[in-house]
Amino acid sequence: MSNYLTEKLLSPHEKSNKIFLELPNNIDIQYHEFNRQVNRIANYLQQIGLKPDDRIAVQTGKSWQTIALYLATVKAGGAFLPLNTAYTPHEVSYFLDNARPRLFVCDEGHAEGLQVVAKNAGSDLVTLNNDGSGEIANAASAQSDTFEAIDRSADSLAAILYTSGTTGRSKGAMLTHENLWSNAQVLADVWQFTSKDTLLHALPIFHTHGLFVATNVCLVAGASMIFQSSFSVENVIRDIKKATTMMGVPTFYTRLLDSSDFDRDLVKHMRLFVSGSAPLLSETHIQFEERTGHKILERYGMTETNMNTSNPYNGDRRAGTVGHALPGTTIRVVSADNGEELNSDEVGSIEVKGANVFKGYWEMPEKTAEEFTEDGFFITGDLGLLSKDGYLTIVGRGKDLIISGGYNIYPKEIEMVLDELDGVKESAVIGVPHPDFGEGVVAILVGDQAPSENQVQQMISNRIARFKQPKKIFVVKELPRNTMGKVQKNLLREQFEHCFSPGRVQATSTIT
Ligand code: MCA
Ligand code: AMP
Repeated sequence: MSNYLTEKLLSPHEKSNKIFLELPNNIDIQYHEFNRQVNRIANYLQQIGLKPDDRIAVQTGKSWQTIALYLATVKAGGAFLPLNTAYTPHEVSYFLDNARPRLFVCDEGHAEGLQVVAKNAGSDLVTLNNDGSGEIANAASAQSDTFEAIDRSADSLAAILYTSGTTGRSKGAMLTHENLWSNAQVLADVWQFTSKDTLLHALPIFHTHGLFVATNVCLVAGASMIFQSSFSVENVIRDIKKATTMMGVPTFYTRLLDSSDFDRDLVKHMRLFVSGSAPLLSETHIQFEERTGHKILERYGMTETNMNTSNPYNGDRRAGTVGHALPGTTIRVVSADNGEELNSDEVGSIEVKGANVFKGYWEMPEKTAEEFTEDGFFITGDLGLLSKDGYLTIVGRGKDLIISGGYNIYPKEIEMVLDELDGVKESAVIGVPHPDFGEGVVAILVGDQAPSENQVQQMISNRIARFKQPKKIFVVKELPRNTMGKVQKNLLREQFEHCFSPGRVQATSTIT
């Protein structure tokens, strides 16, 4: 046995390349230098007694040291558990209580407020700052730069990523060494990544897209990354000349198209733009091609499954579709009524099977069982159709989920918080078209004494992350319900469809 994932991702074959380019202060990091830092951190983790499957929860800014910590955790036998930096201490406490990590890592600026949260979960808090300084770096600097990797097999746990749910309770998706390796290898292959590539990396690194799709693909290929701390149109335009590829959520591409500086000449040297995490509108795809001459390659994935499908690198990249099943992955579309596989072009529930699919939800065996069919397919909750030639089109979601700027927001979680507020009898949270984020969060409240938009924002600001908070709030006399008493969110979505267009219904106005 050996350490399945890191042996493959970090194997020294010809990776004399730079892994990170253009870091602050114009620092570049070579692969061999990076590997040594991974080893130092792994030695430190071993010294503090990390045991196989122990979790390391991390809520830090985007730095190459966090990537080193991810691989050190895996190499030392643990499971990496990244958390969105926008989560409030209240939200973090849920994840820590649920996962009981050995360590909780955050930056110094947040350590004081999070100390008690970590302590309550039985975790030690250590710091890691954006510039790489902090307690982890200090402890690692005293360690050896070689490390004998802890034996882990293909089926061993490598990471836990929390994904919210329709019940409002987040579930930890357990990803194995094989899940991550197989997907990274397939993607590097189908997207033709090589050590000559430089990826413009502007995604956050606490989700599948930025952490696994972007970073692992580069590691497989021995490619380089321009590691931008967050997405900004100006910084992309500044650095794209040095890149060959870019990955992003649709908001990245619509924002870039809003800038006249983003033109054909600027990106004529690029070989690939990839989009995912949310639907890319056909009109964005077409506009991008008209402006730049590049067809964005759209792919489809989930936290639980990594990537499932991709449009072809060579061949027809069809706007509005997410392409074919990736090699080693099987996609089928079944009837929501009886589970039978549908014919091509019939809309049904999308199910997936393959080495990319996770091994279950952390400590939730019943939930895991519910989401798999008897023959081992994962039920994605997405609705779609397969064309005769195998292109998948996602037409909607069977699950009550909002995707805003690539972040998933489960209405139930927000409704539970709103329903507790004084003056709110009940609430419904919906997603409606938003010009920048694709979908924007809207809350509809019932209650004669319902709080105003400002009051709501103040009341919930330390409960839920800013990006999940409703951007508009309306008060109604009652929610529309069907004969079974279920709230008819489709009617609410129709009613408030245009509320993010200028000159439409005023927020917090009472609709009768
Ligand atoms: C920021 N805000 C948002 C979002 N992001 N509101 C709704 N949706 C968002 N996505 C809010 C902030 O709270 C703030 O509110 C205001 O917008 C500006 O914040 P700022 O930090 O300046 O925002 P930004 O830098 O412009 O960020 C927008 C962004 C970012 C660049 C689109 O959200 C982003 O990087 N998204 C990528 C998400 C991602 O990586 N998803 C992959 C998940 P206020 O001003 O009121 O305080 S993995 C996945 O989905 C699967 C597996 C897959 O297939 O990839
Ligand atoms: P998450 O598990 O939070 O990363 O979100 C996964 C969900 O994002 C999927 O179930 C889809 O609903 C959605 N998604 C990801 N990629 C795409 C895409 N290219 N087009 C449409 N929806 C997507």
